[in-house]
Amino acid sequence: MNYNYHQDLNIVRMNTMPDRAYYIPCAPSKNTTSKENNERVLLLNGSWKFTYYPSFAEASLEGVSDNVLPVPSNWQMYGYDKHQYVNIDYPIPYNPPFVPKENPCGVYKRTFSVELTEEMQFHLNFEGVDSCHYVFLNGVFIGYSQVSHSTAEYDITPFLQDGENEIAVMVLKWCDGTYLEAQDKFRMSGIFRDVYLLQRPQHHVRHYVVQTSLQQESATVSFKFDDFGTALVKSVKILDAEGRAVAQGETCDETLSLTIENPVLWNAEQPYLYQMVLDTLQERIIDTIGIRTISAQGNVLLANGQPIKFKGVNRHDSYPDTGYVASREQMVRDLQLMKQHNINAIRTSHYPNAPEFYHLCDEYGFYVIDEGDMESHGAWSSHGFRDNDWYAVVHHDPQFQTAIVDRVQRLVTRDINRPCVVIWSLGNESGLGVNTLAAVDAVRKLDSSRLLHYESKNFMPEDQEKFNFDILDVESHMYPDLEYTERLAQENKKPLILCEFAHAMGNGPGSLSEYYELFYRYDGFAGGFVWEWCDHAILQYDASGNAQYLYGGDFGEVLHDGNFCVDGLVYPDRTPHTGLLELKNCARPVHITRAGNTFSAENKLDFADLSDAVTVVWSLEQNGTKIAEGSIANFNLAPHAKAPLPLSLPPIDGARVYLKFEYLQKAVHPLIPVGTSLGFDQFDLSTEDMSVSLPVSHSAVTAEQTPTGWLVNGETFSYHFNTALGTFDSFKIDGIECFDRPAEFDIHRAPTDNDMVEAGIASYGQNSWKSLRLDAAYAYTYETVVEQSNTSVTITCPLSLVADRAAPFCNIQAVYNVYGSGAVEVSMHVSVRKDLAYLPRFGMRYFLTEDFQNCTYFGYGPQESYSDKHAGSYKSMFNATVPDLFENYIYPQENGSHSGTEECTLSNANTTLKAFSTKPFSFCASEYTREELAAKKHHFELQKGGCTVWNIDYAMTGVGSGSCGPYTIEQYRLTEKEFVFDYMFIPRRNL
Ligand code: IPT
Repeated sequence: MNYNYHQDLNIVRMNTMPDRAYYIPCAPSKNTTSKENNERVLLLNGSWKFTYYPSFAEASLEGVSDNVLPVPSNWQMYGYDKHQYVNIDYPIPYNPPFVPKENPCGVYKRTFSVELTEEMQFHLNFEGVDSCHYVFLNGVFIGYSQVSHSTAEYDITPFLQDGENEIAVMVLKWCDGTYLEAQDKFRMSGIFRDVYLLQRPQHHVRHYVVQTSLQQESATVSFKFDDFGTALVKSVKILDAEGRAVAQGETCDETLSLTIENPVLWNAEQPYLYQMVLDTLQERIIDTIGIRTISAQGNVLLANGQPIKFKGVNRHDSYPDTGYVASREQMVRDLQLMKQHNINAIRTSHYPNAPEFYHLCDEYGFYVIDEGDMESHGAWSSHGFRDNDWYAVVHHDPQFQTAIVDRVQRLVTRDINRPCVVIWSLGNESGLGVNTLAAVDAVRKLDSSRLLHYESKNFMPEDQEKFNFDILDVESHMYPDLEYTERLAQENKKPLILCEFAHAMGNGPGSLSEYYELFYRYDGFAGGFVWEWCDHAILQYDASGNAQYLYGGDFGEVLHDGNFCVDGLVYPDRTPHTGLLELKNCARPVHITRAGNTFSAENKLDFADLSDAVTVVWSLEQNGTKIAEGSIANFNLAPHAKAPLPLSLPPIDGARVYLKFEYLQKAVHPLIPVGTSLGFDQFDLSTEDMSVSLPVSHSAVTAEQTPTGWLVNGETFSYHFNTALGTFDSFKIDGIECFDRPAEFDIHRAPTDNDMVEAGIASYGQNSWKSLRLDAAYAYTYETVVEQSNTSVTITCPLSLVADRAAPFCNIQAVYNVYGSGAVEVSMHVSVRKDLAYLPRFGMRYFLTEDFQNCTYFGYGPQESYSDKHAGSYKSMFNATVPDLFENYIYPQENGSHSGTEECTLSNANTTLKAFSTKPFSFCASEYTREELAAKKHHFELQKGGCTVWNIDYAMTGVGSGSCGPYTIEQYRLTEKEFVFDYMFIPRRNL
C-alpha cells in the first residue's frame, strides 16, 4: 500500500467532514435517538471479513479471506497479533513521524445495500478506530483519519452505487498519532466502536450548540446552528420530563434563543433533563438538554451557584472479554456500581469515551471531566530512564501542533451539548509547551461555558519561563501526600482537584478517609478522582472453566509494565474490591458525629435535602447481637447543613455496645433501588471493657522435659513447647492434634502492590524489607526457664528474631502461662532494633490443621480491614469460613486481615480455639502461606498450604498507596520500638 498519511504529522485526516456534535437523527415525526430501528441509520456493526497482515506494506485490498471479525472489537482479543501492556513508555521507537515497518494491519470488508435517491446524502461514521484507518468504497479511496477515540465522518454519497456496495477499511496498529496516545492501557487495535451510515437530507442541520444561562426565575437556552448557510427553517421544541412543551421557536437564522420559566436545573444528584426536538423539513434531531452552570468563585467550584465536591474516579474503557469495546450494558453496569458507591464524578482518562457514555452520565447524574485523546509522556524515557528534559518534547515541538489542536477540537465539538461535561481536559501528562497554548486557545474558542483542566508539570528547559498556569481554570494535582495536599488546599487560588489520587492497586488504597476529610475541610477543595475504576486484564479460562486474568508480560512482550494495569476499584468482572467499599463510605451522603449524648447529622450532599434523598436507620448491637433499632424518617436537612438528630436510645450498659447509623437510598433513581445502603457511621457506646476470664479448672498441669523442649500436660490437653523455636510445636486437645506444624513469630507479610518499593520488589527501593531481610526472620532462643505450680506451668523464653547477615530485628521476652483448663496466656515484651523504621507486622502465626475452617471474630469486618483502611468496615461479631476471608487479588498479596479485633475463634469439628486480647489486634486466617502469596504472580497459580494459617498480630502496618503515591503514613506504621503483646489462647472441645 502506498498511502503514507499515517506518517505525516500535518495530515491527521483526509476527506472527513467537518466535526460536529454527536447526535443520531431520525425521520420527521419519528421519535428516536437510537441507531437501531431507525430508518435513517444503517448500522454496519456485525461480522466483517477480516484479513490480518503483519505489516501494512504487505496489506492488500484484493486479498480474500474467509476469516471474519466482529465489529466493534479489538483484533488482539481474537488471536491476531498479540497483547502488550505498557503504561507510560512508547511501545515503538520514539522516531516521529515514522512508525515501525512491521506495522500490523487489519483489512476489514463487508457489503451493504442502499437505495440512492436525489434527496439523500449518506454519511459514513466511525466512532472509534485504533490507531488510524484508510477507507475505500467499491475500490475507491474515500479518506483517512486518526485519533482513536474520536469520530470520523465521511460523505460517501458520490461514491455509492444503487444496491450493493463494498466497503473496505484498512486499520493500522501504529501511526504518528501513536505518539499522542501513550495512555496507560493494553495497546489494542481495530474498529472498536460503532460504524454506521446516516442518511441525511440534502438540507440539514449539521452541527448545533446548545448553551444555557440562568436568570432569577428563568433560563435562556441558546442554540447556534450550522446548516451550511442554507437558511433552513428550524423549529425547536423543548419538552419537560413529563413531555410538556415548555418553550418553542422557529428560525431560518443561525441562532435561536428560548426561555424556560422556573427551570428545573440539572445536577449529578438530581439529573433533570429536558428534551429538545429539532425539526427541519426532512429530518428530526432529538437530544436532551440539561440546564446548569459551572463556575469558579474564587477558589470554590460551583454548580448552579452551589459549592460541589467531586467524589470521582478515573475510568478507562476496559473489559476483560471485550477489550476497548464498551456496550451500553457494560457502561450502565459501571455507572450503576459507581452510583451505588456514592461516586458522582468521572474523569474519562485519558481519551473521550463512546459518545453514548455521556448521554448515560447526563441521564444518571455524573459530573464528567472530558479528556482529549492525548498523552505523550512516552518521550520521557526516550533518552534514558525518565529524563525530565525529554518529557514535554511533543507539546514543545510545533510539528505536532496540528495534531494536538485537532484532538481537543474533536473532543469539544463532539461533546459540547452534554450537561454532564463540566470540565474539559487537554489530555494527560504530555508536558507543557507551545502546543499546550494552542490547544487552550482552541478549546476556549469553541466553548467558554466550561472550566479547563490539564495536569502536567514538566516543561522543556527552554519553555519554563513561557507558561503561566493562569490559563487553566482549576488547580490539578496527582498523588500528593497528605501534608502537601493540605498545603495546596490552604494556598490554592483556583478550585483544587486531585485528578488522580489513592492509587487503588491491589490491597488499598490506604488513608482514603484522610483525603476525604481534607476535601470537606477546605471550601476550595473540589475533591478528587481515585486512580482508577477497573482492573485491566485479559480473561482466559482454565480447563475447568475458571476465569483467569492476564496482565502485562503474560503475552511474551519484551517491553511491558507487568500488573500496573491491575489497579482498579473493581476486579475486571466488576466485582468490587474492598477499596471500593472504603471509597463508598468516605463518600457517604451523611456524616453523623457525636458530642456527649447528642448525635448530629450533616448532609454531605450538594443539592438534595436529606429528607428527599436518604432514610437514616439505626441499630444498637451488644457483642454483635442487635438489641434495638429504629429509623429517623423524613429528617429535613438542607444540603451542607448540620443538625442534632431526634433519637431516643434505650439505656446502655455493658461492653461492646455499638450504635450504627445507616443511610438508605430513599429517592427513586433508576440505578439505585430504594433501600440500598449508601454508607454508615458507627459509635462505641460501651460503658465498660470486655473481659474474658480464663476458664476455671482445678485440674493439674505438669511439665516434663523432652529432647526438644517441654511437654505440658493437663487433663484435656497436651502441648509441646519447642525451646529452639520459642513457641509450641504441638497442640493436642483431647488427644487430637490442632497444629500442622510449629507456630512461628512473624514480622513480614506477602508484599502488597503498594509495598512494592518498600518491600524491595521494585528495583528502586532502598532499605527495603528485602534488603533488611525481614522476610527471612527466625527465632534465636536463649535459655528457657520452666516453672510449675499446682494449676499452671510458666515457660519463660527470651529470644531474638534474627536473619542470616542481619543484626537481630528484635528481642522478645516471651512468657507462656499454661493453665489446667488448657488456656494459655501469652505475654511478649518486645524491643525492636532502633534503626528499623517500622515493621510490616508483629505477631505469631499458627499453622492449624486444614479442617479449621470456621472463623468467628469481633473486629472490623466483614471485608478485610487495616489500620488505614477500615472506613468501609464496622465492628461486630462476624462469622466466616476461612476461604471466605480470602480476598483473591489477581496479583497475590497480603489480604484478608482484620484490624481492631478483640477476639477471634477458629474451629473444626472437634475443637474451638479462641484468641482474645484486651488490646485490639489484627488477625488473618488463610489457606495460603504468605510465602506462597509472595512467590506467585497470578491468582490462578496459588497452591493451598494444606493448613489454616492463623496470624495473630499485635499490629499490622497499614496499606497506603505506595504503588503510585504516598506510602503508608507514619501513624499507621508499626513504628513502636518497645511494646507488650498479651493475648490469651483458649481451647475448647466441641460437644
Ligand atoms: C499516572 C497516569 O496519569 C495514569 O495514567 C496511570 O498511569 C497512573 O499514573 C499509574 O497507574 S502517571 C504517574 C507517573 C504519576
